[in-house]
Amino acid sequence: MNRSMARVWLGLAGATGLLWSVGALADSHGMKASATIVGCENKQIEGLATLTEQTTEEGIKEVTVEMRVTGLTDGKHAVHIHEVGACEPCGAAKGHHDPGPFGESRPDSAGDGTPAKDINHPYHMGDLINIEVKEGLGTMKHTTNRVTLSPGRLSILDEDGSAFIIHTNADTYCDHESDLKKGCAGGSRDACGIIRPVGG
Ligand SMILES: [Cu+2]
Repeated sequence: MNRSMARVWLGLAGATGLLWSVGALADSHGMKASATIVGCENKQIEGLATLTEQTTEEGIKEVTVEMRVTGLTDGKHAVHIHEVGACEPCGAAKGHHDPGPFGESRPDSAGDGTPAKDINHPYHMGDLINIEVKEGLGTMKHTTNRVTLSPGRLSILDEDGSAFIIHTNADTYCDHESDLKKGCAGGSRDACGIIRPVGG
């Protein structure tokens, strides 16, 4: 390698290194949030949820939700991100986070029972998956690109915040015509957790 080739090589290595560190810096600034889960009536229910936002190679923001809860009954329970960061009472969290395009936050399919009119659940931006409880311990991990932590139309850290609600029953996802009825999204509310940003 002569001297000018060596200079080109060093230059390329330097530029690659710089790009790599910019990438790493972006990663380390992935926003995080958390929620302390508390029972609505039954104060034995408690847990923690963490939320981490990352950006995919295609530039899509997605949020990974991890949740551990004790004190729920064994089996599946619906979990959603509800539209207001309030848990007292659990009804204060209101409907499901759904900034649009329809902006229809009713938790259940409350239309006329036809899929065309039931544009709400399971198509809310805050709809997640069931948490499964075994021997008193519920765990759930799910990645969604329906919401963001960073500012924007899908952000759950908007002006009035957001909260997790864990329901008494499983979410049937209301995706069959026979399921389009009140309670198909999990029914009454067992636990709640206000989502708060972590760090800067
Ligand atoms: Cu819900």
